[in-house]
Amino acid sequence: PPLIRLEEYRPSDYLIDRVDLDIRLDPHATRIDATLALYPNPAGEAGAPLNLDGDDLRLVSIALDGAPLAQDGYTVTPAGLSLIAPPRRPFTLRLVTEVDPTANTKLMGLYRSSGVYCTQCEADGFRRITYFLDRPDVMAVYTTRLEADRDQAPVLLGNGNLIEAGEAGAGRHFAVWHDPHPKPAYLFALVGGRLGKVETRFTTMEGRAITCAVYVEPGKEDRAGYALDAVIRSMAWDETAFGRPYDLDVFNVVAVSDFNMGAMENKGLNIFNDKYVLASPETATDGDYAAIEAIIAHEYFHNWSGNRVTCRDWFQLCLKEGLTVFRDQEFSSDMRSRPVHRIAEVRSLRARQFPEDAGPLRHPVRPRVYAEINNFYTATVYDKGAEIVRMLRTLIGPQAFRAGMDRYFADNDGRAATVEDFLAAFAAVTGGDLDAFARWYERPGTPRLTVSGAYEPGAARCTLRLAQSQPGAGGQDGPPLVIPVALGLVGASGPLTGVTCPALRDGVFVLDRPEAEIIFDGVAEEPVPSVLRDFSAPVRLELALTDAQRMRLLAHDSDPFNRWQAAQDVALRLILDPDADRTEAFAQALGRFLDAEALADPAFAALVLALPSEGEAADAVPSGVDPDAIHRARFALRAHLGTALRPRLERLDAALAPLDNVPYSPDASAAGRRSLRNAALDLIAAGDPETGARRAAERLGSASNMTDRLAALATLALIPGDARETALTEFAERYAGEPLVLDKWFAIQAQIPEPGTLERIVRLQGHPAFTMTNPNRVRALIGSFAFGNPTQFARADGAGFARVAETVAALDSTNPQVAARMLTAFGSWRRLENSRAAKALEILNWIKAIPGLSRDTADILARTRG
Ligand code: DPP
Ligand code: ZN
Repeated sequence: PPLIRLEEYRPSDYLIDRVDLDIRLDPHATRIDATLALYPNPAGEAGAPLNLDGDDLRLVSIALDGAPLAQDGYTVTPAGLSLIAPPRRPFTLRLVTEVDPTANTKLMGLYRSSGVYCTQCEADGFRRITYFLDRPDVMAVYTTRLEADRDQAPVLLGNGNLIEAGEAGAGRHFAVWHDPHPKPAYLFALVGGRLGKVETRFTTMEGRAITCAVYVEPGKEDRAGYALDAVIRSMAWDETAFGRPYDLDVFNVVAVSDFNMGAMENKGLNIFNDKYVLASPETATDGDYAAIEAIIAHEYFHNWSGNRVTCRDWFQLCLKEGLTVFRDQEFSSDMRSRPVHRIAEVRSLRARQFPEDAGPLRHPVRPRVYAEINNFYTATVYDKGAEIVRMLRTLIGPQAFRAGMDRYFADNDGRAATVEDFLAAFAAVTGGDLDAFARWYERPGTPRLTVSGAYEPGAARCTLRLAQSQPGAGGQDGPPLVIPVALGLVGASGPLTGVTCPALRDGVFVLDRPEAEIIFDGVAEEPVPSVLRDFSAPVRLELALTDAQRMRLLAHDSDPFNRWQAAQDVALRLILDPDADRTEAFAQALGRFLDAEALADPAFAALVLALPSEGEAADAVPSGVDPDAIHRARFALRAHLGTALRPRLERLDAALAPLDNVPYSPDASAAGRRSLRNAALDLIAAGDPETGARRAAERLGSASNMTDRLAALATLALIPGDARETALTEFAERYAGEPLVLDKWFAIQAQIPEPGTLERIVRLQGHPAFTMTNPNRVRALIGSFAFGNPTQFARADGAGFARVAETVAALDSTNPQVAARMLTAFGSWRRLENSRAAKALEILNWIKAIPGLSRDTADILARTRG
């Protein structure tokens, strides 16, 4: 496929002022009557042909300034429509197109989800509705008239404000929506269908009264309340934290059940995967509630970071996504426990972004080239993009950061901006230059930070040497990155007093050279360095400490992140290099920790008990990964800890048992208590499967909410036997009418680390609730297997790879975006031991031989095979 390059960016030759749409919704023949007010762009090439993008459209008619256009005045290809000699002055183009929303299985453009008309236009779906300059730097004011059968679509929603509505005769009705804010086409949306809603009012800091509503499948209104509450909290937070008020009279969120991504920030009309809207204690877990809160906030925050200020081109995707992830992380941290949330962020970064950055799909946070932009909605663009914004705030401080954000919004409001525009705002308020810092956007791969220390008792001095490197990046290190390293020293019983270190500012050392040395004076005892506190930069830290030193950090560091990290580091070493004595010492240290503070901060304690995942362990192996060996070692460690900590775990379980008697609340502290209790059960089961199976089965029966029920089912799923199979069967019967709950059931089974899982997957693919046309179902069953079951996906016989490849092949022609996403599971194949790697390559070659692969899948495939 042809490559699109950042350095080839050129402004559009034409721009569009206004778009007037008249859309008659029909299941198979929806008519789109579009009038575009165009004009030559002074910054473009005068007299150039007008090339409008189009995809899968039927052109009904075309008129220029009111007169039908002769056949020789334009050409139509599968990729679009060209006007050979457009006027050299402003003109209008009226295009009538027809599309079949029911046949649209790609879920891009206009489609139907359970009978509801809806749209997804990012990145390039609008061209599947009408011919258009479908690029984010073409921004227009839209007025949209929607018409539909009142029976079929009593609710008609568009961007902006509702300005008119009424009868259209013959059982049809209409609504006209006007969005005064110029926007790129990717933010266009419409919804038409039978929907229930919950709504409330919010008054902005500017005094604007807003109606906020969440629309869901009729009958599920009682599951929409938490999302609506999250909308209101997001609005209030963005005013306080960033001074950003909402700017329309209505804000609507609509949940649909068939959606390729999580959600979409269309102006005034966010469309969501219903997984991230619907929640009740009986159907959603604490994790679901937290995700709903975060994603509602994320999409809402895009109203400023993405919509008011949008991206000049898709290479700048991180400009809106990295920044908005950072904003939603800050929101969640304020709503919940900041340290606990930070740990969750870093776990997810390490689980998804680090491996991506270490494999063939690696790319800079701002890519320079792409074949298919839909393949760049990645952990790197989103999560590493957020880490860059976080580092910027650490480097310049919170006050300058806020001033820079204000400056960014003020300077770029209504514009399509670039990463350079973003950095320029911060350079302007600080008077500094961010050129070296900007390398973070250009450099792929995870840098390594190596730290070593020396203590001189006589001089009461501690010296730390820091070095940065990026092995593998062409062999040679590029110019150094600017790395904020938060650090400090920890004494035998806590923080050291009287220590001075002029190199630190607010506990942060800025490493902007390949190497540096920092000196602490007044260090009265031999300290343990605590480095990269709060995970101040997305790097791999190499710091050789003994287990005892790490246990000192767990016990005494003032930084909660590094306390957790210390336990993780010990556990990871024990997985990679098992040792009975050190395991015993680790168990004792964990026991002391639990005794001292588990009940004071249960959420944190649960994270300390959670061992690094098999994926993380694989990521730490230099090469030749054997997933079975990692799995065995990790399970042996779990079993040992479960046995050694048993009395404490029982006490915790008993202490937390009264939870069963209080009504469910999704708040962070109640969720934290549940997470610790469930972590305790899981460890008990690891040490004593028989007791574990019994307890888990009991808890399944007695649980009053989905969090506890699902945790029990997950624990039971790891213990082969009749109890497990009975529990799985009963769960499926109980939730037969609940697709989102069955997704959890599919996912748990897909992750069972046993050879029988493959057969189970085949069986589940034939389950009546499973369908390849729903992305959530595919992700729950096949995605959980491919991304969450390392031993069975990478089975030595290649059968796991083959199953996923067959799904990719089957899905590619109907939904290439989801197919390509599933294929990224092969991203780490080269790191596997030789025989598994050979199987993976065989399967990749099998996919390559399939004729007519989509651009999405062909692109991932080509990059993955290398
Ligand atoms: N722009 C969307 C988001 O919020 C992606 N579909 O991430
Ligand atoms: Zn986003």
